Amino acid sequence: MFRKTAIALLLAAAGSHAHADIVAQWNFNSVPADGNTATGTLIPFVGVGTASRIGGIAGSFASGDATGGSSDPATGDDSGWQTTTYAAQGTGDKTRGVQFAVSTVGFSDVVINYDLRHSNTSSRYELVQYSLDGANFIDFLTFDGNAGDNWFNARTVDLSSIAGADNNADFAFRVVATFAPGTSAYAASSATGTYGTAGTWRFDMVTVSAAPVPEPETYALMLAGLGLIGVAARRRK
Ligand SMILES: [Ca+2]
Ligand SMILES: [Ca+2]
Repeated sequence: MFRKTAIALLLAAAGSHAHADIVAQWNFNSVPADGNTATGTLIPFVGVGTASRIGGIAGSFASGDATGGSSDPATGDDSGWQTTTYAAQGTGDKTRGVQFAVSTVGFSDVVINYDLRHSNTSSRYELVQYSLDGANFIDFLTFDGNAGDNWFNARTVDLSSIAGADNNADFAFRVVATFAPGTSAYAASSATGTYGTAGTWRFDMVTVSAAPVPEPETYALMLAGLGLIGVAARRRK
């Protein structure tokens, strides 16, 4: 019985990569809180990484609580990353948005989550791209932000099928505005709105989660542990 229990515990430890850690998370809130949602930071709240604007868009900070709010549990000084000045209608497909670079060294099974508020005249369709070298970006998933002045919380992008995203110092991803599927024009998020370059996307709770990869020494220790258990079991017999 002891042996079975111990082996079960060791196997559970070996399978610990099934649980996910937060590798990096941006909540965009000032540190320390200053009671002003128009100020914030692009430094991650958890972990290490960089957040940058792509294609010449403008960035600022604005309330993460307004109009229903993001999933950020912070109150009083909850900011989101406000972005605007997207491409003119019919131009610049997939060229404007935001980029996050996060090393996934020591991790596998990468999952991205984020909250995003669409303004009425912002691009309805948001494309998530990933990069394995920090330079070339590959289209992965398109989300439909089919409402204006509305937060779409807990967008989930599961990259566990992309082995190259594991254990990669150059991992990065983008969320960019893209034309409505099958067309060469942006759709407005509001069904009654018209797409415009002044439309805004406001990000919050951008989170990269992944499973820690056990070090080779950990495997060696576990194997050694199994061997000792075997010896102990044989001695008892
Ligand atoms: Ca602030
Ligand atoms: Ca926030």
